Amino acid sequence: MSDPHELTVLNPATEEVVATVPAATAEDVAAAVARAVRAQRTWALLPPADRARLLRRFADTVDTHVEELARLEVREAGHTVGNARWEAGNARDLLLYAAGGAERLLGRQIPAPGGWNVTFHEPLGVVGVIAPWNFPMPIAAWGSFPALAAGNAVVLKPAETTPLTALRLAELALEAGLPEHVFQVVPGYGRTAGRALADHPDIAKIVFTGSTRTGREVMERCARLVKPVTLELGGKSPNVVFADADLRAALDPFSFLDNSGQDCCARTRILVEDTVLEEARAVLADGLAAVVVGDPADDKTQMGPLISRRQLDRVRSYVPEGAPALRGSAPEGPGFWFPPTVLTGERPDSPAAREEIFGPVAVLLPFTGEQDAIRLANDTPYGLSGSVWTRDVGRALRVSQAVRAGNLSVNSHSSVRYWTPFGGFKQSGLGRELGPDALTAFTETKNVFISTEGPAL
Ligand code: TXE
Repeated sequence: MSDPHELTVLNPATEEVVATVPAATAEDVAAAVARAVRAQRTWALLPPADRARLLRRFADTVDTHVEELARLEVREAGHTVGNARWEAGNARDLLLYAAGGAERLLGRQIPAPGGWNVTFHEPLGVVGVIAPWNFPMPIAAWGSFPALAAGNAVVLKPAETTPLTALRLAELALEAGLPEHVFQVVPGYGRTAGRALADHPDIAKIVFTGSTRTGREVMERCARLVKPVTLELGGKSPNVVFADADLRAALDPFSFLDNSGQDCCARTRILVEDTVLEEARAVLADGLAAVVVGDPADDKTQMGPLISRRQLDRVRSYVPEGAPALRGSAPEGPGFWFPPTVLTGERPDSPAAREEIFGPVAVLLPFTGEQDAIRLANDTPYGLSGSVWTRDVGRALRVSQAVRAGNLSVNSHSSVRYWTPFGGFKQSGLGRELGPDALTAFTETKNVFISTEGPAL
């Protein structure tokens, strides 16, 4: 079955058409890659300080368009406007951080008998970034900006439902003075444009964020060309709440409702020490009832719609009519609405407790003591994030060391900072994004031995 020639972007809050965008074919992707190959040669030769200066100018340009980008994200992805402003600001801040990284991408000098070794971090060439729809702007930025800073060109394929902010970012890059074709966006379908990027021999690396299933396919395709990948896949993160915790903070519903639960770091398995289970239910019920769900363009709204009808159907399939649950409220259609929900009658091995639902739905599960908490927290094929809530410092450290996940928080639900490494254990992915090593992930290390032996005197 061939894909349509266009992408139709719907406003998830109203189901109105926001825009139609031509869908890139495999030939379009190949042409973009060919342009990127040429542009990258010059970009890589720029002194790092010049590349940094251009990226800082790009950051300034994004800064003057934060409100516009945020409003676009609200319309194409249904994000609340407050979150969308944070997302545009995150793209700007990452540009500044990556610009500094370009100036600090240093090699080493390693002594050897009769000479010196000098190591260099050389750009890979052209990097392909395949982005999802849940955080279209930040995730496009995390894959693309450190790669650009390290001297690579980037071809970015946004998700089919959310191409608009990525296209606008590419326009702003040109406005800021980045050379043509160094940062290109090819909106298109996964099985045509996405596959074409993964299969292209001149794409030196793929950064993929999305489902574990598609990530596996992308990795298989890249393996044929021995092409490196960074994979940021799903999650089913635990929120481990001990009886001595501040329950109101620990059971903040936005630990799993942020972005309507379409967040790979969402703490969707709420593990509560059995001695405070009833109190926890009451706190959660209060929290869910207070969540303001509605028009994402309104500053007072805390939670918007899901991205699509497909996602809404998927979420509904995990919450059968009459399932024991605590529930908030949500508007009726049009729009892809689902109420904040905590399922209270699930077993740890039920699909709702094990699979990534990617909607405003969590499960509540009791545990008995520290070892049981750790066992339950690790009882998942995923390992992206998680929280541990306790006033006992020793226990906080023991549990955070024992939980197999890439990003944990103690007495906090914070997950992602552009200056710390981000990525998953187990089937949550491969490699790390962001943080101090973000640029080296887009380089090859070369060692050059320089003989100091001269002619015999
Ligand atoms: O993801 P896909 P979908 C999870 C979440 C969600 C589920 C399905 O559980 O419910 O995945 O979402 C491109 N070759 N996450 O179907 O298919 C696609 O065009 C190359 C978790 O939207 O993985 C898009 O750009 N590329 C998550 C991107 O891959 C392909 C974020 C992601 O789409 C392709 C999103 C192919 N064969 C979903 N097929 C997270 N980790 O945050 C699709 N794509």
